[in-house]
Amino acid sequence: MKRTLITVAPTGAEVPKADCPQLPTTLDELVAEAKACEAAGAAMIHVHVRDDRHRPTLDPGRLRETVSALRENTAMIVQLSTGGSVHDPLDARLDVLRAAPDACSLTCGTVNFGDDVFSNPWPFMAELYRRTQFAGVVPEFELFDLGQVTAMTRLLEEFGPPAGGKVHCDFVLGVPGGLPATVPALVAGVQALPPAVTSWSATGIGRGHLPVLAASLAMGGHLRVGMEDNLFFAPRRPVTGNAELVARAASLANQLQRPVMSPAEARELLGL
Ligand code: KMH
Ligand code: ZN
Repeated sequence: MKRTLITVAPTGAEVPKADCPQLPTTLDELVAEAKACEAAGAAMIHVHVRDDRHRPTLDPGRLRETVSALRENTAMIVQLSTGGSVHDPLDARLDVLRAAPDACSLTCGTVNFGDDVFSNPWPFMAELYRRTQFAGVVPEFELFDLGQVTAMTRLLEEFGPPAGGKVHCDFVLGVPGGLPATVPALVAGVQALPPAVTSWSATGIGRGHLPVLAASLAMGGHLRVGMEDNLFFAPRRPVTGNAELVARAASLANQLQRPVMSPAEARELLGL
């Protein structure tokens, strides 16, 4: 039976705390949320850190402190975001690796991001990828658009396999400017993947969350859920926290006979 990796993305960089008080933005809130999500079935956590005023930050000390706190309190794989916010400079995003996470995100191209631009020029991606190889940090290739599959393939061809030898990517569907959060978009993305890919997950932002989740399970993929991507559990019913999104994903995975992976199994999947 093929098991399911659930990654939780609890915070993100876009939602203001003032708009969503239940968003975990302090270290204590993040750790409490991480523990609840692990108990509900998450094996990896995708982390964006906030400052004392709840604004996104890539402060190196805060990143290190967050990695340690999550390691002390959970067994989950700690994946730091190198995407940060659309306003973060590229050099600060490269420096995220200095916090020595288990894993990191690595977005495979520039994409319009609502009214903003999420900038990932080739030289930045190549430098970040080489640094992950050097540091032994496992990248998760983030794919917001179809052309980004081509760029991921180029990274693998030019620089060889990631640390750990496995190739894991994640479709982030539904950003205004990228692929929509629909089943046909996910199918197109999966069909375009190169044979080097050993595992993939998907998340649908907003309304497309559940169709993408169900299709991903049906197609043998893994799942990302969390308040970075979804603030509503159902129409007009805001999420109370990340754990209920994880619990629902775990329940659907169980029903489809794709039971959730433990963190130890997820480490094996990702070559950690
Ligand atoms: N916050 C977005 C601009 C990642 O974490 O690597 C980028 C993002 C992707 O969330
Ligand atoms: Zn992110």
